Formats: sequence, structure tokens, C-alpha cells
Amino acid sequence: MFCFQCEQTAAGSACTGKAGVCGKKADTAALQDQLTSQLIDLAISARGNERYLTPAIDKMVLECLFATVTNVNFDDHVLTQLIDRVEREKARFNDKHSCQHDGCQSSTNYDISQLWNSNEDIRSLKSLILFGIRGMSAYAYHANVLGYHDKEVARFFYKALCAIGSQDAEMDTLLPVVLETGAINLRCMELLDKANTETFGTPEPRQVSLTVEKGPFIVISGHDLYDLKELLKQTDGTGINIYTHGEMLPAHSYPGINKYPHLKGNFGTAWQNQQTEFADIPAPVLFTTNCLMPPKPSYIDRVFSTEVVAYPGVTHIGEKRNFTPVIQKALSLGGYAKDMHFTGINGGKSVMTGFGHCTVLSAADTVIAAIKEGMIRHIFLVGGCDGAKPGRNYYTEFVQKAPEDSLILTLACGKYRFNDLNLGTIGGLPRLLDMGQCNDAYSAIKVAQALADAFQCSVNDLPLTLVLSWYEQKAVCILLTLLHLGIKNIWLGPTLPAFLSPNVLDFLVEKYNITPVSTPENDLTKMLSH
Ligand code: FSO
Ligand code: SF4
Repeated sequence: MFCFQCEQTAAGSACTGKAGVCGKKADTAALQDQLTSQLIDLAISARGNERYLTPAIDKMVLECLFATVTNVNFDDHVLTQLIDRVEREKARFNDKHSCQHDGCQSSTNYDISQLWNSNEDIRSLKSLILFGIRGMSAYAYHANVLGYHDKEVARFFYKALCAIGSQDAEMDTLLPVVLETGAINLRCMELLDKANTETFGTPEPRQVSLTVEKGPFIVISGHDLYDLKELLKQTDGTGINIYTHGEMLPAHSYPGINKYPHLKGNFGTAWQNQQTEFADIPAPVLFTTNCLMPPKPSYIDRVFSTEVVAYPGVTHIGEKRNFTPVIQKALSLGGYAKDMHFTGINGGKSVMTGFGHCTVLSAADTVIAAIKEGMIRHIFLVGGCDGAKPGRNYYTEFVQKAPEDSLILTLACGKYRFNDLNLGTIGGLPRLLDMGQCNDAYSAIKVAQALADAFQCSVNDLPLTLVLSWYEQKAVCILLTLLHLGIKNIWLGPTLPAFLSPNVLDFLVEKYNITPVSTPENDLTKMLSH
């Protein structure tokens, strides 16, 4: 196998043995490669005939890309079915609309291993595109589940797949597609923000308890708010309480979701701690998206999955979302006999969430006045993914050492390193503002743009520093969005992506001044001296 798409890749270079660090086996990796190759073939076949692409084909493409994101789908049977579906779709498409475009016929039957073995700069740029669209597919998928579609977003997946499959691509033809991936992802995050807020209301700040009350309960993880809403509806009046986990935490801030009184709190911390945190809870866990780690035998019978998440031996809940098996499991396990007062990793008993762009912008005058009066010296966006590497303590220390006259915005699962800390208030606002899930990077961008407008300067000239942590492919598409917007001076860690070749990295450093994180003390000194 060859896979280097995530931050935990073996030895910081690539997973190549019998299994990846994430637990993905070589056979599964081969099927994911085959699936990607098929998608590239389909996109090449469709070039010039896009008008014949149907919403059903678009949906299938999203599912297939999403199934290759890290920690989503480990099930060879499901991946084989997806490959068959793409194969059938491609054959049907070719039968009906054979492509006349120059070079198309010779380009079909693409083999992605050509990419892994190609020139390192071309491989690097094509990887940025491929991993970017894999991440973006998840956001488009969640928006689609809520009935929101965008033709431009849907079409771009084919364009990007064609670029990955092109035999004669050069750096200067691939770079614009890399940045276009960022531009389209911005549109896609905007679509998902609209889908979430129009469906569930505008997020509002909420204090979320980390206590699990006695009695039966279900833990729900991942990003899909629709799954949570359906689960809340189906458990209403059953005596079962619901707790969010990982990236589902910000769901507490949506009025259409927090209106259910049996949505009680949040259980556990970031995704990489699940194998210990789930080992002995008397309750089932439902995974709606990444990040699923291979469940241990001690609890695999309590794990359930929905949508594109799959793992051999884990019960999958179908598209109709009949959660009866999860509900029955919760009732049979019965939950704790007494209230359990869990804490975050720093000992806090609750966490705050819900500072989306509407809430923060409604306080924009306060923030602007506080910056002008010198009460807020600097704003840090400390956002992104968590992961298992010890170097990620950087982010906890960074937040602890950031000066008291700084405001800290955060989003995605990296916040579990520090979201239970009490950092006090500044200008009447909590110093630590959780803007939501990784896709709520859209909120952070809106806030940064509003501040830049207010100060009549560019985002790069604001007293704002982005300190990002990455793990998987959604972080890649978000990073590309920031580059598309021309945002410079991003600090990135805990290590740089293995798929950046030295030349591509040089380009990013030169053009955008992307800097790897070092130590919180050193970095803070440099950040505050600008
Ligand atoms: Fe991924 Fe990162 Fe959203 Fe986490 S981008 S790893 S579970 O922050 O959150 O999906
Ligand atoms: Fe390795 Fe990450 Fe690929 Fe898993 S997803 S095989 S850990 S690079």
C-alpha cells in the first residue's frame, strides 16, 4: 500500500506496509485506490458531456470520495460495492454519450499508482487537489443530506478529478486548480453553513456539561447534524439521554437541536482518545462521520455507524435512519447507576460552544472598540484537528501562554486540548470562543473579513494570527481556502504534510509565508512582534 494523506502517516513519510497507522489494511487501501481511479475515469469520460451528469451520479461521487477520507470507511465489502457502482455508471455514461474530446479515450483506465510514482512536484500538487476534494466531499455531503446543492461545487469535483488524471499536467497548470479547490471549498462551506443555520437555526452560545446523568444514554460522534436530530426525535420520551462526542459538540448551540431536553451534554474528548474512553461505557456509540478508530473487541458490539462510515463487524444504520438497534442497545445496557461527573483534560466540568459568525459579529462593535482601546492586543485563531502525537501539547501550552489581553477563537476538534480551561473574559466576552466544527472555519473567515472591513485594511494586516493544527483531508481543503483568500503568515503544525515536495513547500513559504510551529514561547514572541 501507499498512503500519505494524513498527518499521522508512518515515519512522517508514507504508510507502506500491511496496514496504515490508522488501522487501514493494505487490501482496503488498494480498494480505495481503485475507487479513486474509477472516479477519475468517470470524470474523464464525462468531460464535455457534463450536462448529462445527474444528481444521482453527483451524489455517488461524493459518497465515494468521502469513503476515502481518513478514519471513515474500513469495510472492503462496502468499497467493492462502490467500485461496482462507479463502474456501472461509467459504462452507462460511455454507452450513451461517448466522448469526442481529444485524448479522452486514451486516458481511461487510469491507475492512481501512476500518481504515487510520478515526479514529486506533480505528485505533490495533484495530492493537494485530491486530498482537498476528499475533504470537501464531506462538507458537500452534509449539505446535500439537508437538501442543499450547488451545481458549481458539484461540477468542480469532475474538473479536479480530470486534473489529477491528466497525463501532461505541469506545475503551472496544476497550481491554479489547487487554488480553485480552495475557492470552491469556500463556496461549499458557505453552502453547509446556510444548510445548517436555515435548518437548525442560528448557533447561540451554550455551556455544555460534561456530566453523564444516570440511566440509559447514547453517545453520537461526527459532524452530521441531521443524524443527531433524527436520533433526538426517535429517542424523545424513551428515557434515553443523548450526549455528543468529538466534532458533534457544537450541535448544542443550534436552537433546532438544543430544544430537545434529553440532549444533555458532551461525553469524552477528541477522537484519538476514543479507544480508552469508549472501552467501558454502558452505552452505544453512533459514528456519523470520521473519525472512527478501529473499535476494540471489548466494545465493537456497542458501535454503530451511519452514512459512509463503515467498519467490518459494526452495525450500519441505513439511509432511512431507523435507529431502533441503537435505542435497544442503550436500553439493554442501561447506562450508569448514578450521575458521573467527568471532566475535560484540564479538569474543567463544562465547555462553551456556539460562537458562530452571527454571534461574534453581533459583538463586533465591542471587539472593534476593545482593539482600538488596546484592551484586546491580539486575536489568535487556534484551530484545527487533534491527534495522538505528543507534539500537540503545543496547542494547550500556546493557549495557556497567550497574553491575557488576547482573544482566542477556536474550531474543530483540536480545541479539546484546552476548551475546558477558564481563560477569563476580555471586553465583556469570554477570552476563548468556540466557533464550531472544522467547516465553521467559514465563520472565522467571515469574522476576519468583517474586522478587516472595519479597520479598512487587509486580513493580513489585522492583529490576527492563525495557528492551525492539521490531521486529515478536511484540514487540507480549509488550508487551500485560506490560501485562495490570500491569507498569509499561517502557522502550521504539529508537522508539515508529507505530500508537500520541497519545491511546493518553498513556493508556499515564499508566497504565503506558511511557517511550521516551533515552541509556544518562540512563536508567540514572533507573532506579537509584528
Ligand atoms: Fe477532521 Fe480535523 Fe472535523 Fe477533527 S478536520 S480531524 S474530528 O478537526 O474535525 O473532521
Ligand atoms: Fe496512513 Fe493516514 Fe493513510 Fe491511514 S490515512 S494509511 S494513517 S497516511
